[in-house]
Amino acid sequence: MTTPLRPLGAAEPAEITKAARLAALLRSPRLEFLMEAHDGMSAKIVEEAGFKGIWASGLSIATALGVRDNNEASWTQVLEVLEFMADATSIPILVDGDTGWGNFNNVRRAVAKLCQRGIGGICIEDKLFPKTNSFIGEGQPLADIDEFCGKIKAGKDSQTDPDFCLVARIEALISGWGLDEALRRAEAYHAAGADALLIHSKMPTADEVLAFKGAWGDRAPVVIVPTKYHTTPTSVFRQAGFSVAIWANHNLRAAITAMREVSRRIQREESLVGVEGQVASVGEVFELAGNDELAEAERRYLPSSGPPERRAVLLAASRGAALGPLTADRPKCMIDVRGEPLLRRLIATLREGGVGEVTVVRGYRKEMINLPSIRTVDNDLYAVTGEAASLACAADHLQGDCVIAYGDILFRHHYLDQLMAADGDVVVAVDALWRQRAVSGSDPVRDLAVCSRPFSGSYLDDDPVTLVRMGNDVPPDRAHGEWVGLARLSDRGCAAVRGVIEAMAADGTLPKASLLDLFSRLAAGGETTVRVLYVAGQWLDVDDAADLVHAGQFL
Ligand code: SPV
Ligand code: MG
Repeated sequence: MTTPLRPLGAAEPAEITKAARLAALLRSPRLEFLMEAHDGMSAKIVEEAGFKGIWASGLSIATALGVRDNNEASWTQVLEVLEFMADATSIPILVDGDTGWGNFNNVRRAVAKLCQRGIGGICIEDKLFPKTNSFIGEGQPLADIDEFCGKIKAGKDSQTDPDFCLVARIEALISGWGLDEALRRAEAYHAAGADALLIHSKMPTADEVLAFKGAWGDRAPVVIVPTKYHTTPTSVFRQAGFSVAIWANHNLRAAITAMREVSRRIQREESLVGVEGQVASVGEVFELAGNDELAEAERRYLPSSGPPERRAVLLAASRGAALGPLTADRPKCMIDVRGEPLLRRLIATLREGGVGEVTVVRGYRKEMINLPSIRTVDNDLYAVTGEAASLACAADHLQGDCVIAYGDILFRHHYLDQLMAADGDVVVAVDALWRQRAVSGSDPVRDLAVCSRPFSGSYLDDDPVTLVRMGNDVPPDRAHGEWVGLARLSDRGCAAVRGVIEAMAADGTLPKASLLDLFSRLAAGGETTVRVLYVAGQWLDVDDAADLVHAGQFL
């Protein structure tokens, strides 16, 4: 069941090429979307956000390179950027090929190269080289129709991937030549072999493109770029039967705003204090870059040295139904908390604590758990089984020094250090201040633990505390704390937990058992002592909307 580690960007082991996937998007009976990206990083972010395809915008790539959208960057310089983008992602890219970077011959070379580089398709526009951005000036000259049809034919004849897509972009409306000219060109480009038409408009309403679509019908897919008519509801495009809407430049513009803000603030304040916490952490940068995959490869290919690595198994199979519509399309661990999924925040904390291999047990809407550089295993029976069964799916990963955690918790990073430093083969983190959580009402208190003695709070108290049992049925007056949903196992602890899983499987209790049952059984067994690390608040789990609000404040 283990999914092999896939560096973000490595092609999925599927026979369907990126070009075929782009073709499917263009031909889809539903409205599909392409999101702009302009380099490897933004391309990864587009994929991560759940888009099925990327628009490699000429405007954005040029601007990110610090030049104008006037073919100032050569086509091979663009190609180099595209190569990074394609390597970094597994979704198809439609390249903004401007006017084809020259005449038919340049289009031939470009299409052949794009096919070699695993790019899904090219969009070429019927203007003149060097191009001018469509939103600049009025009445830009258009290409001769026959000459442009020659480019389309040359491109289609040069593709080495049969599914490579050529989209012919019509600029007649942009240049003020009107609907009839746009339709005349559509007819010619379609006949020349274009796989789809892009009808561009700079009007503030969608009237022009809707009129075009109404007259053209469904004879070939029609793509739009609603940058200027952005107030038109997407349902209008859907109803009109457009094939693809391109969100053409918004990552570039977002980056400009964010970078300006942060640069100006640091310049003004001569300090980083004001921006730390507002920008992505260095850990996130490493995660986005796929550093974990390199660490994994080093483990595989380099002679081993240094301390054994820490692992984590995260249980993230449940939906979190109490969160209602927020979990309609994703498990609760993937809900955004201040712009980032909970699970990503948890993983960043684990990474900071020195955890290398992270295995996530997925279940409900498992495809949404698509973070880079994690291992995943699936509990496909998540709807009818409990946490112990989910953990059993990851039994092979319970090895060495291993953290077990619920996928929907957040805790302060130092808890992990304390857990790692604690003596014992199995150590569970128990919140001694649980009564305050109960009073604050932030969360219904469950997962209560009975321990060998209460938390003393004394600075000098180093005596070990052990777990007697945990459960939702522990009477509050007998409880010493609430389990945080976090535990650490040594290699022997892992073996002991695997032993309990096997025993539960043998006596039929595994499917319905919780982790509380599992740790209680381990504690009762007597062979392995379950140690308790008392902590004092500063953690939360997300079960309902109120927790989500708290999670936002916790960061
Ligand atoms: C681009 O993104 O570079 C485009 C779309 O060509 S537009 O800028 O709208 O012309
Ligand atoms: Mg462009």
